[in-house]
Amino acid sequence: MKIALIAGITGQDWAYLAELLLEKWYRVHGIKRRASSFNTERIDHLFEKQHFHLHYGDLTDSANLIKIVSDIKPDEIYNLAAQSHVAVSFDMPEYTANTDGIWTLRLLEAIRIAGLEKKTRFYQASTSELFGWLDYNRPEAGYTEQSPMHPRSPYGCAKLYAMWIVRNYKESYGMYACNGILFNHESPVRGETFVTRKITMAVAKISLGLQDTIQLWNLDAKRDWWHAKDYVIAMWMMLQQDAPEDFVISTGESNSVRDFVNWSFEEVWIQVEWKGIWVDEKGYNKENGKLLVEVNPRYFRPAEVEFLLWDSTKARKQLWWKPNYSVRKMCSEMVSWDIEKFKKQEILKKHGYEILEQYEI
Ligand code: NAP
Ligand code: F7E
Repeated sequence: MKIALIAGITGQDWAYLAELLLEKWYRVHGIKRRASSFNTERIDHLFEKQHFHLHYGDLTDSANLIKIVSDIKPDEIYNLAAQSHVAVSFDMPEYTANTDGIWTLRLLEAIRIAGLEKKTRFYQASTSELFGWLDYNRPEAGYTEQSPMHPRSPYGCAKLYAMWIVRNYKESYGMYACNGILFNHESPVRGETFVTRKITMAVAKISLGLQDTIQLWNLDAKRDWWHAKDYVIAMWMMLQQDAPEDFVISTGESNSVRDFVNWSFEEVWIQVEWKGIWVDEKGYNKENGKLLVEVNPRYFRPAEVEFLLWDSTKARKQLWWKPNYSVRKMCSEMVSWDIEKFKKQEILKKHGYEILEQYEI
């Protein structure tokens, strides 16, 4: 039985990766940070599984990490843990560098200190945010593993360091270590402050009469959104190769925030009519003229990644990876999930339970 260690166990990707590995008969260990309230909602259904183990840890704590790695002696480590919100990284740049950059070094060092550099295979959750800068001369061109990198946020800069330290440890110590350079992947358990989930939650609430409008900002930003379920398969595949290599994982389909808003409202039979431009743009219910969407400059980022398109030919040829979902199907799944969630919450409220509102960024 193979042993896997996953850092970032309470996050979106982990929820899907853990299920995949348990299905493949791995013993799965996860690192979770201590919180003052329950933070395991996404993995609660895995607790009774026989081969599933949790350890307390924090991305800033080397000693604890070295102990966990030395005790478990994992065959595979998936580094999914990070302060993963791009906008927040502008507010907390130093913390983001520490958790997203230096933490990766801590993990690699823990493997070396435990003497596992020839045994443990290492996956780094790298990101499309490394590229960041639109090539206006070739807007149609997809980025590949060889494209020049130009991160546009403290998050992207920290992840760039992480990517290079992984490459350096591979070259210096002959470790099986690789980077999965992944584009945006979403799901019904996506963090609630990322734009897709923020939209599907608001649409669900609006359709249930619990909210009137949603406030966003850059409606023109374009992303290659896909379902996390398809992407975690690529993570596992990358650690099953003869030699470690970095791979871009994307679908090559790009849609705007405005498109995602339209699709989400269509799921609840509402058509959005857009009027105005840029910060004055607003979305109205076509049927009754009610305001649904407005732009709030509060959410502006000091620098923005407007548009990214990727070319994952290498992954498709070498890993035989291909996406199975569709972005519309994913959007539909997310809206349905959120409608069910809020319906349940309303029932709980009626019975006297308090539900805390989430802070949205
Ligand atoms: P996520 O939902 O934000 O999960 C991040 C995980 O890291 C959570 O379990 C979080 O714990 C944990 N974490 C953060 N700070 C920590 C700390 N100081 N100590 C211990 N744990 C800490 O992210 P995701 O969407 O699953 O993404 C997984 C990885 O892929 C991340 O590294 C992200 O940067 C990268 N990535 C994501 C995407 C995407 O579109 N999803 C695309 C490219 C790359 P809490 O639950 O306690 O906060
Ligand atoms: O923003 C725009 C925003 O925060 C997407 C992370 O998983 O993917 C994610 O980073 C776009 C941006 O994701 C709002 O400005 C408009 O252009 O959902 P997001 P992200 O920044 O692309 C990459 C690959 C990662 O690696 C990251 O970890 O949508 N946008 N209005 C908004 N974004 C948010 N959050 N909130 C808004 O109201």
